[in-house]
Amino acid sequence: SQMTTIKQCSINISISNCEFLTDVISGLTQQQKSLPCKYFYDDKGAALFEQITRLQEYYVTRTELAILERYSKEIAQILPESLSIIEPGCGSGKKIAHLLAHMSKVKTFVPFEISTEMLNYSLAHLSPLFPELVIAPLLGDFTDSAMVKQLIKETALNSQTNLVYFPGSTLGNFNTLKAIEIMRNFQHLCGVNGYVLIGIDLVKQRQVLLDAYDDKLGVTAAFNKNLLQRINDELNGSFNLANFNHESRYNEQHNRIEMHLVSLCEQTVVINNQQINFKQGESIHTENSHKYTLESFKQLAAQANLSLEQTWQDDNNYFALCLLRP
Ligand code: AVI
Repeated sequence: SQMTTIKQCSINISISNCEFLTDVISGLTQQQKSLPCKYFYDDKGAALFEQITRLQEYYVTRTELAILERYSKEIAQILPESLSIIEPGCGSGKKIAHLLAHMSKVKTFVPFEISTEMLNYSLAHLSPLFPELVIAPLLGDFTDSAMVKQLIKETALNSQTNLVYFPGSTLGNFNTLKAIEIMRNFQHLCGVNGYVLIGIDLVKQRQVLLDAYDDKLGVTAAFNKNLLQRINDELNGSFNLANFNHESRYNEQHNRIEMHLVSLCEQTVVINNQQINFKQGESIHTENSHKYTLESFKQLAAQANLSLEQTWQDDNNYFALCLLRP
């Protein structure tokens, strides 16, 4: 059938240490020091993030799961029966299970991941749950537009109706321009008659947001500081983790939580023979997590030629699942 024509495409992108080093040095030699948040997720960081998703203060994951549990059936009824689902950055593939449970007619699921380990895990986890489902993994980086274009050309994705599923508010970790670029990729991936389902974290009381990114147990602090440990381990860095403090800040202008690592003293750190100086109180900006209103998200999506069709929220209006169409 048409569904089975999706070709397994393995484009191998491994983040080399050289790229990591270049990104680290370039980030730490800016006026406002910064590090790309994608480097949080080494094995240790991924495990710490899993712990974050179970924290009392981190409402994000359980709220989205509750919305999915409540509305999956309704969402499934809106979607056409003959559909393939693509999940960029699917990770362990846990969230899609809810949706799939109500969509018996879905023939193909395409987990799209940069990590081979996670792809294998999602395959192993999903195939016993859905024995009828064809799982066609794609190895690659969905943030790389050139690669996505190539994928669309090489596979049958463009000739069919797809649902691009992007939960978790991962979109919020990209700046506005990149978020638009990513959604444009999704618009191409889903096809002219397709759908895009995105989970977004909504603007809410400041303290709720600040606490979600600075929990009492210190798991988020450990997650943030693990980036410095990774630089020590992989790039021969000399960070003393005790000399930095984790901070979550709310940036009102951009409606985003920022994570910072603040230097507790004047100090010099050496990374691969390069010296980086810190003043006391100077910070490294390590992550943005943008929060949206339904209106601001609608406008953002419009810039990617996607129109907002329907949304599902929790009772507190903390989080929204948004269905979009080209
Ligand atoms: C993966 N991402 C959606 C998380 C977030 O909420 O922005 C990453 C995270 N950072 C600190 N806590 C969780």
